[in-house]
Amino acid sequence: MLKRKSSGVQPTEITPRSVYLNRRAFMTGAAAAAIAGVLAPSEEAYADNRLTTVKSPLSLTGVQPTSLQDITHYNNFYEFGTNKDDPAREAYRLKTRPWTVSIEGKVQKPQKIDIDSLMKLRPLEERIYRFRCVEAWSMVIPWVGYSFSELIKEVQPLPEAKFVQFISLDDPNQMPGLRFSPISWPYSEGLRMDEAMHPLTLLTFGLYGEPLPNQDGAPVRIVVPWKYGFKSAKSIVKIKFVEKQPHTTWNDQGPNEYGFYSNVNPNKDHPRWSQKTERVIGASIFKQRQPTLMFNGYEDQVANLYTGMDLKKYY
Ligand SMILES: Nc1nc2c(c(=O)[nH]1)N[C@H]1C(S)=C(S)[C@@H](COP(=O)(O)O)O[C@H]1N2
Ligand SMILES: [Mo]
Repeated sequence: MLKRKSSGVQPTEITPRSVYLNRRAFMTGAAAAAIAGVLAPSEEAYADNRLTTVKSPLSLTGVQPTSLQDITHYNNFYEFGTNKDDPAREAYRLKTRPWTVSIEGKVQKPQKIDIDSLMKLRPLEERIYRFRCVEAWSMVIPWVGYSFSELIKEVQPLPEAKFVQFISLDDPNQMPGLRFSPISWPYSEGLRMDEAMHPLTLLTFGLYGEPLPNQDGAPVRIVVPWKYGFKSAKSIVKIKFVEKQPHTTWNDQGPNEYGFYSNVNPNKDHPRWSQKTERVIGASIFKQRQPTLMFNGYEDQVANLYTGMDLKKYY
């Protein structure tokens, strides 16, 4: 990953709903859209858009979520550029309706599901999770979704399905970043079947009680809170059940830097930087770094998935 120096993220408070879309970024987007001949989303389109959610025992309590401003303006979404603020400026180009997710491979019920049906498959839960990027920064994000295992049960994988692959949209007409990046598109990620079945693995449709902002992976992404952020593919169009470990984008890019597992592990440094601590995005200047926890703090829930595995070898 192109790791850049901290670019002066200012301490922020939880952002009121009314300034969700930074007006300047919005105006830039609207102006750019006018030139490009496409419509930018109106601010009204984002209002009155609350999702009905239920509480979840899997949500963290007693933690302060990162501000909506930071969650939506400090992003990795290389399809829209490699700078942290590119997705907030460029992702209005993404058209999230109509949207179909194709479920393929070793399943009894392969199908193409419309995003709105997928969203209604199970009650949406609010789940506040820690989120740790491999670049040694972290956030706390109030996601909205349901356990991915619910979808797995619905489509009934065949016994030979051992892994799940997630594939993101790769449309150069909507995603300017596809043109100049060296990455092999589409973005591809994967999980072992037991990881995919773990209740913490969240099929994610929203955050802060509303549909996902485009820059965070609308209309649907996966979130795996005990793994580095790049495991969580955004704007998913294909979910494939496969026999063999699928290829993954960052592993293709640098196999000695990004493994298939990518469990958060403070004891296994990235070849170019330490993973022992993390920069807390939006924190006050006195609390900017904190120790990174094994499995990002989810050790009690997930360590049993890796019993007997050498996690320094299978990083
Ligand atoms: N399709 C796609 N998914 C992606 C990425 C990407 O570039 N493209 N970046 C990953 C990385 S490195 C991180 S840290 C998270 C960032 O999610 P966020 O911007 O919503 O915090 O998305 C992940 N999913
Ligand atoms: Mo990341």
